[in-house]
Amino acid sequence: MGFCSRLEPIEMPRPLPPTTVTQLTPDGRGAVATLSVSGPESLELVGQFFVAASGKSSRQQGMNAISFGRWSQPNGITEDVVVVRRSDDDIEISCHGGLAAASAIIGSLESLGAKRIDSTPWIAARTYGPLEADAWIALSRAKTERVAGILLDQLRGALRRAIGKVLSLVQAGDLDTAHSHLDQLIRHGSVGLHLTTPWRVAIVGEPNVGKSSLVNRLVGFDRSIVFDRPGTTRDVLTASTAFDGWPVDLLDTAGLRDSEDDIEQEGVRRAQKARGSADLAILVLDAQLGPAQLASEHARNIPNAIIVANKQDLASGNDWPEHVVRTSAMTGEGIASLIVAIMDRLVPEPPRADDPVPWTKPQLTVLRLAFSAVEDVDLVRCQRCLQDLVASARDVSSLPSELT
Ligand SMILES: Nc1nc2c(ncn2[C@@H]2O[C@H](COP(=O)(O)OP(=O)(O)O)[C@@H](O)[C@H]2O)c(=O)[nH]1
Ligand SMILES: [Mg+2]
Repeated sequence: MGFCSRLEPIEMPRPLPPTTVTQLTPDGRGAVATLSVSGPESLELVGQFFVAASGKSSRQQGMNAISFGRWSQPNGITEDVVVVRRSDDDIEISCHGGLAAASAIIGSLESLGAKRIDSTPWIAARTYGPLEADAWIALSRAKTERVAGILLDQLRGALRRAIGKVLSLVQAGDLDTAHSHLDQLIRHGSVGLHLTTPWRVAIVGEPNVGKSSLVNRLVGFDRSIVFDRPGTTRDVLTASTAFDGWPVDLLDTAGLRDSEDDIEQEGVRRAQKARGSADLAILVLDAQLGPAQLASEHARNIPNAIIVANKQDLASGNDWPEHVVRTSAMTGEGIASLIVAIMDRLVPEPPRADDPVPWTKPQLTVLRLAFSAVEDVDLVRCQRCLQDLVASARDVSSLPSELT
């Protein structure tokens, strides 16, 4: 019975890695949710549910061609989807935003054995290093095109190259230039942090001067409460908007007036707190009451505020100093100048295309440490900080071609 020993070793088929499904867009935001199905069997699996409007099968679909159709589940429920075949092993599915459609699609793929994975490892496997992976995640949440453009530059390596440049300057002993490059990076960082967290601008002033009306004008639609009686805004209302592509939250606060009324006092307290946490305050005055208000306690208490004289349509001939922005929330006069004044304060030095911009607190902390190390002429410490920041980059050849 020696036949067992005579068996040739047979070539076992290697088990295929499982097909994975990953949601690339954040939960619950945006009109569209995007999923990625990866793995050698992804085409098979998607083909079980996807019915293209064109009638073509998934295999017939050209690479990177966009295919509309329906995702048809065994329970009879269908979803509108757009399917793009990115490679033999990578299929992108876009469906309605929110949770329901994406969950249904993920569920149907899971029922055939696909494994759901978090987007972090998915992104890590497709980006050059941790800096770029962070940029990708931030990019998926970008609220404006301008923000997306800056993050895309970082995804393409702007920050990594800038840090590499500083490292080579340090190695060459050119500390002055390294110092000024780091200084510039840190200054861009103060803008970068707000790519993912909007600037906060508090609108403050006496009741009835037109704060809520100004917020509505600035945002472009009616959002905060405007009421013809002093003291209406008790809560601090936040209106999210963007000026020139920069994300800004406007905080509409209660009046600054001292009040006997408990509820109104609470509003005033909240207003003060909002002002304290804001990046910039706008003090609104009633133009009808004239420039004498500039000497008021409020005006003196908020020394860095942009001062606005509102209700210009009702006031004429008042001599306001140059730095006061004149507006009418009623007619829209001066609103454009107010936006310019706000952005001059918040982003005095906007980064240009391809500029390196750090955008997270840890990045900025490390850059500051490197900066102080250069000042201390501690080159070893400086290099260690910067190398940590760009550490564990994969081989350049793994960079997706569209990013190089
Ligand atoms: N004519 C005129 N009325 C304004 C202007 N801005 C606000 N108002 C009116 O002033 C009143 C108080 O405005 P509101 O925005 O509620 O003031 P707030 O208490 O500072 O928030 C409302 O009747 C507004 O319609 C303006 O620029 N011109
Ligand atoms: Mg108000």
